[in-house]
Amino acid sequence: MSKKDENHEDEQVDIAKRGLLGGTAKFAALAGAGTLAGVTGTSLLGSADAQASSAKGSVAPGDLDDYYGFWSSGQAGEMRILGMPSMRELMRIPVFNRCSATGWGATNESRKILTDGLLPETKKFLEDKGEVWQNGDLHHPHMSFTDGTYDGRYLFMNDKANTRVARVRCDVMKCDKIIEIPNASDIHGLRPQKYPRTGYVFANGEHRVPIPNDGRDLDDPSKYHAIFTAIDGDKMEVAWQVMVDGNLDNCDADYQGKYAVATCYNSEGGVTLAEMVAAEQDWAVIFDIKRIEEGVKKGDFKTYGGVPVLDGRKGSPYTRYVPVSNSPHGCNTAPDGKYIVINGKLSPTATVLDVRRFADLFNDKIEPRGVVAAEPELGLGPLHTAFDGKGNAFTTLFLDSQVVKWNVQKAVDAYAGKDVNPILEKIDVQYQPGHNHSSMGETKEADGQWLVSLNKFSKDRFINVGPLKPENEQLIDISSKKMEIVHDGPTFAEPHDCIIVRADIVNPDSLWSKTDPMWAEASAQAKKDGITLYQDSKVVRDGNKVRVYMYSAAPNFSMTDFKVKQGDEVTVYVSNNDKIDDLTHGFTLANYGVAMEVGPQATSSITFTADRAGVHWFYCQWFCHALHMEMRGRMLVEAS
Ligand code: CUK
Ligand code: CUA
Repeated sequence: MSKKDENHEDEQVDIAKRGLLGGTAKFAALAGAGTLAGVTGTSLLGSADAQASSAKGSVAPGDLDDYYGFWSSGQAGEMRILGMPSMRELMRIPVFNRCSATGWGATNESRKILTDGLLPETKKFLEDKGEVWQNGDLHHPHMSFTDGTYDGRYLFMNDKANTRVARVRCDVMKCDKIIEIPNASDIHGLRPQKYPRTGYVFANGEHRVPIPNDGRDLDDPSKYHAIFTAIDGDKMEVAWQVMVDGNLDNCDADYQGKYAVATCYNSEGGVTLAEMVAAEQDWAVIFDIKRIEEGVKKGDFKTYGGVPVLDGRKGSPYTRYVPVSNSPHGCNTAPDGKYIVINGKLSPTATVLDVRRFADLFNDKIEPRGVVAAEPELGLGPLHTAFDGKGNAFTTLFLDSQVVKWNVQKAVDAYAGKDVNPILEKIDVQYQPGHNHSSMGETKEADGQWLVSLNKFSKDRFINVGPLKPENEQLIDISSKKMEIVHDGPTFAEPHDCIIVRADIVNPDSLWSKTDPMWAEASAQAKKDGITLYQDSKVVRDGNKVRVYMYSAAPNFSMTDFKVKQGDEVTVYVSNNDKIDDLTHGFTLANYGVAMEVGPQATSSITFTADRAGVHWFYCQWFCHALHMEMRGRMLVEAS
């Protein structure tokens, strides 16, 4: 499945042709119709090219994909893995959600991850309700970087709903850390540092709140603040925070390891919609990472919630505010390392910042607008921009329901007064795109093969499933001069964002290691109880606490039954002894709401109160063997 050689076409644009066709809605509609015809095989153009290309993006049964897609799921709270370009959904990784298949939110291991990194007040808030779980709103999944490209170590992602940032280990594709960010409210934009490595994970606190947010200043929005956070991605701890003016929306890092940039809407500091969009201009904030680190060293901060908070409001040495049109949204660094594109949202323009001028800006040699290198007019509702690594940018136009391809250098030339049109092509997408993402597009290895458009509405695109419709993600072949939509995929709530990573970079294991830190507590408890996990099967009584250790080997649990007393607090530990690829067992305890996945060579544990007397079957809920149905046993609960 490689089409790398197909693209020998010169990217040089035929100006006359573009001038004739470019930019008008009429052309876009025509281009869209032609493109779609190519997909259905009834090409209006009738060209052999369009016919042949309908097979692009399809991966034959049994063939493997070239790329991993890591997808957000918005308010569903999980992360998803897709194969690309087939867009086959391969896996769901529970993070900010509950999952009955894997026991995420129910097992002791997942409950620890879900609660360990929360702020004390949140822990108490949940304990008072007897809960560990909070809903999630996962927007932005991004992989860790080394030297400007993905390194296959971790994925990081935000939860807008409860101000959290999570990490997924790429070796086992499970979430291993979740932290709640103090002082901020509602983490939105999130990007890892690209150079020299991650390093920091930058996280935008979107909404403005008083600091500390303990009941003071309720009616005085002038005292509310938004907080930019740098998280140490190795330790998953907050390194430092910067207080800014306005709201924070999206962010990105440079390729030099010196700056991060965030879009800000609501420079007005308003609390109603009318107030938030009143001003003609908002801004992009640039953060000088070195200066901030020096500021932390010098002690130029206040400590709130246990972390250093620097004052980065206007006039501070740590930040610069670059005025851009009303309510900018996406923030995307180009793979050449020179430019960062700020997407206009309410303005039909994108503002291109030249990273090479940032030093002069911080040294007050130029005015803030002096870093603007271009401001092309792209269409209505520009939200996010992706890159092909060949100098071209692809921006979603939410209101126009289009993706516009434009050339960054031509936009820079036009801004400098040259008579060139940077717009290369527009195609219709179905409908209202938010994020888009190109293969390896946020790395220096952007390869210009594929672009995904994540569309918020599918409307009439699929058979009707009721008032709540799926969204629609479309795959666009960007390897040749003309963009071409080659695939549609409906999807459940709500992939804001995704990344497309070359498959050779991601190398997950097929088996767990028996000593994985994920179940360190279970191992420690077993040791105290004189138990060797994966070997012993035993019931240990400790007052009214009962610990049941068993292992599994298809199609058996090592215990056929165990007996407890009504009211006992029971913990069941299951270690999976099977070493075979894909041989996952499970443990479901009937009528107790207890279920968990136990991966090959893994240990999982779950704790519950045995408050229902009687015979309760436990069974394996992951199909593992011809005798899978027989893989079960009994918990016998004596009435008290
Ligand atoms: S945001 Cu969703 S379309 Cu949360 Cu990245 Cu722009
Ligand atoms: Cu073990 Cu099914």
